[in-house]
Amino acid sequence: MKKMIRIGLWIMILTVIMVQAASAQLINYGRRNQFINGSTDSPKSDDMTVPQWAKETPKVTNNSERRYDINRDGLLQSAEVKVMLRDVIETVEDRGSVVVYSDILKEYDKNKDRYITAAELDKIRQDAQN
Ligand SMILES: [Ca+2]
Ligand SMILES: [Ca+2]
Repeated sequence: MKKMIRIGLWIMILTVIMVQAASAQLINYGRRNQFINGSTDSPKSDDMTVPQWAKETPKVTNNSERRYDINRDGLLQSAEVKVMLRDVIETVEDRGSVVVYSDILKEYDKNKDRYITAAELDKIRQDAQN
């Protein structure tokens, strides 16, 4: 019976040690991530980020977007979004700006003035090609 208690105690001690080791690792991991994120937080690497519409197919939410839903499934597949982005590029080049009429474009409106302007086209150009 005494032996059982001793074994039980050891298991408890080992568990505590393991939990502490794990949480210590987690903290280190978090710090490392922070360091990595912080060090890559330059405009260049920012431009390499995958746009939200490429990660998750966006739903059509308004008539402007519906024009680009070529297969009429209520979603904007990457190929359809790219057509939209190319139109945005063309319009900005023609008129100087485009109103942010879609959540997809919000991602590109870096100064959040609800217009896409020539200064904000670089990332759109990149994403429209890939
Ligand atoms: Ca579609
Ligand atoms: Ca803007």
